Formats: sequence, structure tokens, C-alpha cells
Amino acid sequence: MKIYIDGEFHGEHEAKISVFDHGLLYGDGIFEGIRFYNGRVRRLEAHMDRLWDSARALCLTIPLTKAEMVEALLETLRQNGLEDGYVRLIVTRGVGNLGLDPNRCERASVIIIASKISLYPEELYQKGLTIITCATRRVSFAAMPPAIKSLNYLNNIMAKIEANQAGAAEALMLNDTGHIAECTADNVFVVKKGRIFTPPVSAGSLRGITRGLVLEIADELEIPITEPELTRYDVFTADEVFLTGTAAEVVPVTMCDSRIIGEGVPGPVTLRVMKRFREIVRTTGTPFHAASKQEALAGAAR
Ligand code: PXG
Repeated sequence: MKIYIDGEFHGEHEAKISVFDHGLLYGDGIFEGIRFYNGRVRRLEAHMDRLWDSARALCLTIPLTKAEMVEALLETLRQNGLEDGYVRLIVTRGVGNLGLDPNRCERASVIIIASKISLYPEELYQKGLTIITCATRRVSFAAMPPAIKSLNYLNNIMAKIEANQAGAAEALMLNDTGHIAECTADNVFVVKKGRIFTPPVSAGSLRGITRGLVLEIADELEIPITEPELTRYDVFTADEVFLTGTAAEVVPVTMCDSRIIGEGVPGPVTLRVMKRFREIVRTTGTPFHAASKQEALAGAAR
């Protein structure tokens, strides 16, 4: 495995950062979790835009231009020789000292790791997940905007621990007013009478890239989709529920807090969305072999 750190590639065991990096000391940094399928990066531009928005919200100066970042990411993929997988792009505040003032950090650090990820066994995509509502509330946007994809995931990890303790695959997180925000690393969708609903981002969720793709898929398939505030009641009485995320992709939920959702099996709307999602990700996206293949061909011709 070749890992990119600030312009250089290192082997898996040599790739190291300073213990004085504020990403480690304070969770001061941001990231993107990006999927690539069949030699193409899914929604690269949307991920870059969200990374830059997270940085802007945190007054974090990314030491590369967007074009340079894209090139670093594509080069990392080429170096690792994977066709399908997951790439984690991290920007930390950089090396400072023992004091949380970000002004002590001279330059942000960029780390890019390309690997594989699989959240749930394939069986659960056919049977659906069992989830619980957790007691841990999603952090209030006045305290820490959940739209920032920051390195501080303790709120979500507390919720994940509750899911683990309950033997559930995921935890449904509510906001301060008791409305549904999201799961620990996924957005939530509810289907009722042929319509799809998902909480607004203002309820305290990440503006998921997969969520955005599902909004587009619903439009394309002419399934009405809206973003109203939702409660647990809407989940309990739904015909279908599914979650979306870069890691999870589109995954059905068939049980929540011991209530069987709909018929207890992935429903027809969920299956249509999953099918279209799989088609789109395998046939679109930014190809990362283009340059190297052309070079190889040119090289071969010389
Ligand atoms: N909500 C939260 C809190 C997330 O962290 C999503 C929703 C879904 O967003 P996307 O853009 O992925 O559709 C996420 C995504 C990881 C990892 O390394 C985390 C996520 C995605 C991929 C990998 O733990 N979070």
C-alpha cells in the first residue's frame, strides 16, 4: 500500500505523522470518504466541494488547489493498483504544540489512503438491517455544525457503541427537538405510499454525497421525494426504510426498535433505487487510468 502524505508516497508501515499534529491532539481536521468503482471515482467534484466547504467553516487553509488535490488523489489510486475501493482523504490542521490554538500550526497536512471498505455482509443487503434509536443526540448545529465532515466523530462513535451494545447494525440519531437527523455514518430515507422522504440537512445531518445521488435517482425514476422533518413515528409506520452512505452505499432497514418495517423485507422502491445506484456508480465517474494508459500506449508505440 502506498500512502500519500504531503506530496510524498510512503509504505504502509513508514507512513507516519507527528504526535503534535492537531488532527491527533484535538481532532482538528477534516476528511472525505470517497468510493471508486471500476477505475472511476464517484462524484469526485462533489467530494472536493464539500471538503473545501468544511475547510472554510473551520478557517483551515488547504495547502493545495482543488486541481492539485484531485491530481494527488488520482495518482494515489494509480500507485495502489486498485480498481474498486475506498479512498480516505484527510486534511489535518498540521503540527502545532500542546495548546489548542490553531494559529500555532503553520501548515495543514494532507493524507490520502486508498484501500477497501465493506461495512456490512452482502446478506444484509438482501435481508435488511436492524437498527435502534440511541440515547445519544446528534450534536446541535449551534455547537458544532454536523455538516462539517470533521475528524471529531465522538458524537457518532458514542451512538455506534449504543448500537453495538444493543446488537444492532446502526443507531438512529435524533436532534435536540427529537427529529431524525441521521445514523452514525449514513443518511436516512423513509418510503410511504410510493413517496420518499429524507430529513433536511438542517435537522443535523451531513449533506451526504450518496444522499444527493439518491435525490437525483428518485427524480430520474419519477418517484416523488421531499425533505420534511421526520420523527421515529414516521420510521415505525414506514413501508420501507433505507440508509445511504459512501461506505454503506444504499442499504435497506427492515427493523427499528423491535418494530418490523413494512413487510420486513427490502421493499420495491428501495430495490429500484439500489439497482439504479449500482448502474450509475459502475458506469460514471472520473477515470483515473486515462493518463497513465495513454502514456503506456504512447510508450509502447515509441
Ligand atoms: N452522515 C455522516 C455522519 C457520515 O459520516 C454520511 C452521513 C453519508 O455521507 P456520504 O457523503 O458518504 O454519502 C456520512 C459518511 C469512514 C467513512 O471512514 C465515513 C463516512 C463515509 C465513508 C467512510 O468512517 N461517512
